[in-house]
Parts: sequence; structure tokens; C-alpha cells
Amino acid sequence: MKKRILIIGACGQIGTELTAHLRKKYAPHKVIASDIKEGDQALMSAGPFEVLDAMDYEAVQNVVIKYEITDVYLMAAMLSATAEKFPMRAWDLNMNSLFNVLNLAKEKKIDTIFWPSSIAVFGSTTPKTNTPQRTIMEPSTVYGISKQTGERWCEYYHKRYDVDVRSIRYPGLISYTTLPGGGTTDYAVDIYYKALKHKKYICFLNAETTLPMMYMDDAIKATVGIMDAKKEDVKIRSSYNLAAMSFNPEEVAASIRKRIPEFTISYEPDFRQAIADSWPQTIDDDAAREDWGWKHTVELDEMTEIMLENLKS
Ligand code: AKB
Repeated sequence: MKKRILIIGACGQIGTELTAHLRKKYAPHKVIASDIKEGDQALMSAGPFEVLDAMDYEAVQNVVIKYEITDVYLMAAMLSATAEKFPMRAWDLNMNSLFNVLNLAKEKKIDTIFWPSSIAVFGSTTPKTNTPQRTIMEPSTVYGISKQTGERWCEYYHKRYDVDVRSIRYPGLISYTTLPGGGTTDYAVDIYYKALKHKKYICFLNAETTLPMMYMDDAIKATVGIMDAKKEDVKIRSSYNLAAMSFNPEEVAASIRKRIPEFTISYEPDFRQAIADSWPQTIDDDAAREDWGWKHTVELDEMTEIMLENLKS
């Protein structure tokens, strides 16, 4: 099979694990990792690596031609909390990088694109529980606006130019390999580090803030699942709702306490509380389950065990 993959943003939280997974699935030389700067030594030495600015069309095109790339996974983005601090930079990065790969596909220089959307496309007027695939979408963050706009452009390029772009709306993602950066759901990773190190955690969201979350292995499974699906089975070309579990900080704390009884949590909500309050609590992902067989596997207690065990060593 003549598949050659380029991962843009390979050194980030998802990119790191996705690169490792795809290098195992195909072959290391078939998966080209790239990022704005050099990153983890293990990732860079395990296969080809390119320093690449996702906003530079010529540079992305050169890498695509050099390696005869067929599939691009565009994982570079500025997340919700950081984007509120740098709105224009976030908009430029999140939109220009997407247009670059959409246009490469339109010009038939690549075959397939994976582009992640987020639960941030929803806003405070969206139904909060069991949020439907199609519903009111009035995002109030720069990140959410960029993701919602991106979804519209993905669907447009698919309908107008037959671009094979595939997307899922990631919930908050939890992993132990690489830290997330600049998101509103990042507390759900940080809490495990602090539980092991200090036996206490000060949370920037309040105790009742329930958000959709997912363990990284499931997120990788979903990403590879939609990319492996037959073209005709990917019926939604904006982005698919995706769900695994939903929990609030108090529930993670209780799960940690089953293994570290002395663990305590306190709450000092900051500007991220308003962002979290505008997002759904639970997600209806029936379309992904029906169209391309999505199924999650990891629940909260199992994830807590995996996180604590791996961070300990
Ligand atoms: C964030 O918190 O910004 C991200 C997301 C939900 O897309 N993790």
C-alpha cells in the first residue's frame, strides 16, 4: 500500500502518541513527524522528522512533495485557554494551517486529511446533556469559533472539491506521555501528577464542572478508526461527536482517593471556569458509532489506575 503519512504538530499531546502508533501500524519511514521546533528525542530518532511551520504553505508543500505524502494529520492548534490570551495568533494558526492542507488536497497533492475539531464548537445555548450531533452552535471562545469555522470549511471543501477530509470533536484528553498545553480540560492530567507528588491539588475549575473526557488510547483508536473507514462510510464531513466518559473534578479526586486515601482537592476557579461552563457535559456520539463503528473502552477508575501506575514509574 502506497501510504505515506505526514503528522503536523507531532510533538504535542496527541501528536506524540499518534506518531508512535502510526509508525508501529505502518513502518517508521512511512510516517513523517513534524513540528514548529524539535521535540522529544525518542520521537525524532524513531523515524523521519522535519521542522515545519504549519502556516507556511510552501514549506508544507515541499515536505509533501519530498516524501510523496498521501495522508496529512493536522494536529497543530492553539487550545482554548491560551487562545483567549492570544486571539489573533490563535485564529491565524488554527485557520491558516487548515487552509494549507485543504488546498493541498484540492490541488490533488494529498489524498486524505485528518483534522481534529473539539467540544469547544458548542456554546452556552447548546443543550448541555447528551448534546446532539446537529444542534445549536454558538461558541464563545476564539478556539471554539476557529473549530466551528474549520468544520464549515471542511464540509465545503468536501462538497465542492471532493476533498477527503475526516474529523472528530475531541473531548478533553488524558494521557501520561506528553503534557497537554493551554486547554481548559488540562486539570484532568495535572491532577494525577500533583496527587503523586504532593497528595493535594488546587483545581482551576469548581467541583461540579462536568465535562466530556477521554483516555488517550481511545482518542488514538477513534482517530485511526475514522481514517481507516471506507470513504462512503464517513457521512459527516464537518466533524463527528465523540464520547467516552464525563466527570467533574470531585469525581476524579474520589477515584484517586481509592488509591491515595490522603489525597485532597481544593478549588480556586479562574478564567477557565467560564470556558468550561459554556461547554456540554455529555455528548451523543451515535453517528460515529453507527457510521464507522466507534466504541470507547476506558472508564474513569481504569484510567486513574493507568495514570497513577505509569506516572509513578
Ligand atoms: C481544550 O481544553 O481546549 C481542549 C479541547 C476540549 O479541545 N482539550
